[in-house]
Amino acid sequence: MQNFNPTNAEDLRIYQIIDANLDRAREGLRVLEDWARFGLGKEKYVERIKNFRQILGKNHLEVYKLSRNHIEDKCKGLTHQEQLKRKSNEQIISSNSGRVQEALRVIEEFSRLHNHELSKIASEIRYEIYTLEIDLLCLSECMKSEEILKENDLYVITDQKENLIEIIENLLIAGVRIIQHRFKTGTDKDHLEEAIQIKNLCKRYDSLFIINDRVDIALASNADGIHLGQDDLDLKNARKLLGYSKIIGISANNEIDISNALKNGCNYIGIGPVFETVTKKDKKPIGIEKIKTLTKDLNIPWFAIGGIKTNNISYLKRNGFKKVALVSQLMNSEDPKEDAIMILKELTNEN
Ligand code: TZP
Ligand code: MG
Repeated sequence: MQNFNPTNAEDLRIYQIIDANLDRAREGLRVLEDWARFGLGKEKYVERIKNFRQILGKNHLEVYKLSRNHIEDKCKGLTHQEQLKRKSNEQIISSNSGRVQEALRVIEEFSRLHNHELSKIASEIRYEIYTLEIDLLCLSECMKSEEILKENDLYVITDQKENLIEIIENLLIAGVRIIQHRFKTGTDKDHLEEAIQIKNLCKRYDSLFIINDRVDIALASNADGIHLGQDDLDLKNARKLLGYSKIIGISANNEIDISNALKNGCNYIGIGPVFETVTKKDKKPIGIEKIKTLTKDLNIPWFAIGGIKTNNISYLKRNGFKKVALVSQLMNSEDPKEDAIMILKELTNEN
């Protein structure tokens, strides 16, 4: 503290500005901290935010607090129309991050002359809040996708069809909430165009849209995630490119691949083929007993895949399989909507 006289009216006004903005910044941080704690369950972020709050708390000097008794704040209680309109959790994160950033900027400016240390602290934390905001928003987006994965037991993978868009819309109407776009032959341009069309459809039906194999197409179509096999781009590099807002699913059929996928933070696993399938003729079925062993301690969603049809779902269910991924059964169906409704019913049946 330098050159400041707490009996001087102008100095008091400055203290009052700092006092109000330290409160504002800490309140905003508390909102972010509670979202990280209760909304996202991310301990690392809780600790980081708590630390910022405590640093600001320690620097909230008595002289700043006392200044609030000297001059009346004529604008107390004013709210902005925008505050009354706030709705989603994402908007709450953004507006509170903004609140913290603004408050810190004010502290930074007004403390520079008399409390250089506080000014520096405010500036450093402000920069960290910019990335923290993005991280919290990404984690929230990812969490929404994870909830869809958790709550839905049917995962449909596309095949190349003339009337694919129509088929997909029927599946979405039936209640399918997870679609993977699998596009093995054709140009990148066609691939992306079709992906964007399906993405838009999925968005309308509040469904997850995942791209098979191609991180670039996933990014360009703003998909919710990617599905990677063992020969595709590895999970760590895919995460680097996609960030934390997207989900990453991995095909893993043995202990090592599963353990690596978990270690590197994949969001779900696909295991198969369970049975023989024409969609992947060259792949030997794993069988249900092996899959049971592989999945017994898995605590992220996993989908059995390969040769799954309406007539073997109840068998899988009796063996403890809850989630399935299908290609040909629904892509080659005469009535994809009806078939999907039947499968969804079968999957929700308690037996
Ligand atoms: N991965 C393992 S089996 C398989 C994939 C993509 C194909 C599943 O297709 P279908 O037609 O449901 O058997
Ligand atoms: Mg692949």
